[in-house]
Amino acid sequence: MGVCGYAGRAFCLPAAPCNPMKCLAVCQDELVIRMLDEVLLSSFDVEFLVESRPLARRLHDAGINVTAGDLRRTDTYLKADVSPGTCVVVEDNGRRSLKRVLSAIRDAGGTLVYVLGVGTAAGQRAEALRTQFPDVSCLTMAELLGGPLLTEFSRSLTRARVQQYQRYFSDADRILILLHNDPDPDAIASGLALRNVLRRTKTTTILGAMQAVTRPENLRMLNLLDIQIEPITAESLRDFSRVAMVDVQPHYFGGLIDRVDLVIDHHPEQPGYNAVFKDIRPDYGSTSTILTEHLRAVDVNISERTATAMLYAIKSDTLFFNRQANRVDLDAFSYLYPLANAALIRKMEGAEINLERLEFIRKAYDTGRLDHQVFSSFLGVCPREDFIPYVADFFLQLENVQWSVISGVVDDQLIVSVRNLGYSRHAGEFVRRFFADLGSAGGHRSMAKAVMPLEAFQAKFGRLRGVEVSEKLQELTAQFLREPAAGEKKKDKEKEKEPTGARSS
Ligand SMILES: [Mn+2]
Repeated sequence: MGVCGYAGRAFCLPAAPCNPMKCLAVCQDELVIRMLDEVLLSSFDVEFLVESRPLARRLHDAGINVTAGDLRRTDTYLKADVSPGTCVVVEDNGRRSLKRVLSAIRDAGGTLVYVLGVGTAAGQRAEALRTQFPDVSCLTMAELLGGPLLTEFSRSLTRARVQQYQRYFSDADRILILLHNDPDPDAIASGLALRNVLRRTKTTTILGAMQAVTRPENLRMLNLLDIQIEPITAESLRDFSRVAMVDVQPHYFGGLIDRVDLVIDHHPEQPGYNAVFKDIRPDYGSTSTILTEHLRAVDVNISERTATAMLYAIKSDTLFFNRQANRVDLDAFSYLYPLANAALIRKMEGAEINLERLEFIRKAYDTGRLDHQVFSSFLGVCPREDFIPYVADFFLQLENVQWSVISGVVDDQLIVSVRNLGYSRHAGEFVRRFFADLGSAGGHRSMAKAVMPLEAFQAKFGRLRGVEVSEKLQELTAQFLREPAAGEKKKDKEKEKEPTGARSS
């Protein structure tokens, strides 16, 4: 500890401060003492105080810094040099007069006091203490151990599951990992990760999709990470001896595929198909989160490329933890973060802004209208769908915009993208209300999408064209916002699900 004073070798690492904080642990059980000693010794100057002299002698012989004394007397703590800066941990196993111990510590000047509840009913005892000792922090052994223990057990369950499908795929000639149409970062990253779990390369395990990637940021992801996605047709499906699906389930392909070998997805489970193995976790923010757990469970090395793809996927599927993310997504994120290349992710995200998108921003600016904090614009015929949600996201950033409702026509389909700030009414409800009878409509509270034949829209609302379309949508939004929000939960972020058709809304 004196090292810091010596000239020439005077350096201190932040992890090992020169003057470690003093910790006095007031305990009765040998197991607890030995455990705390091991845990605290690396960062605290730790001393134990016990009541029993034989116990103190035994621990002392084992090299533990321990003294014996009457735990209910203030001068015991004065002798132990307790100060307001001393961290005092008091074991509560339900047997001793805890309140007298705490009073004695308080009288000796101890302020940083923690009660460590051991054994049954520790939680209730902590509750009872709170009124008399509001400054004392209570921890229970169950709380401290529970998290890591359950994580460990669920990892074993995952390991068993993963090993089963690894074996099942091991003798396959050619494997297809099928992604949804116009694959998004989560689909791409999950495909890459699954190929790693299967310990395969791109020659025997193909990432494929029925419709290719179109969004510029996703194309840049494929480029920067050198990922190939093969076009798949109904016929070419037969060339594969095993088929797996990630971030999507068979129903999505409309009857084309009714049997798969493996499905890994975070969308709500759909009926009507057979899968030899499946891992569907609708409470997860991304499929990449599930695959992070698979990779960790079987100790597969995660390359920088895979980690980068997965980190980007979690970030984009959860809108950087803005929707439908939970503890496991954060865990996966922090696990992948040191393995990934953050500069590459910035570069992929940079692809969002380009000249052709700016053209559509300008078009929306020129023809759109802001009324009662609702911005609406009709972009006319668009070469690709992604311009529409992009413009919707863009205008939501403006100070006075609470809702943005952007429409456009792609291949004779009218597409409506809706965004709001998330605390008013439900965007998914809005599109379902007016458009579910015309095509597909659905989404989350803050983002939703409807797709319908332009003809169907015109048959329902009149032969509107140009700016009349956006005015109609503005009127429908205003009508919807005037209604009371019957049955809509104020904050249902944690349980929002993406219905069919609302993907990449
Ligand atoms: Mn996803």
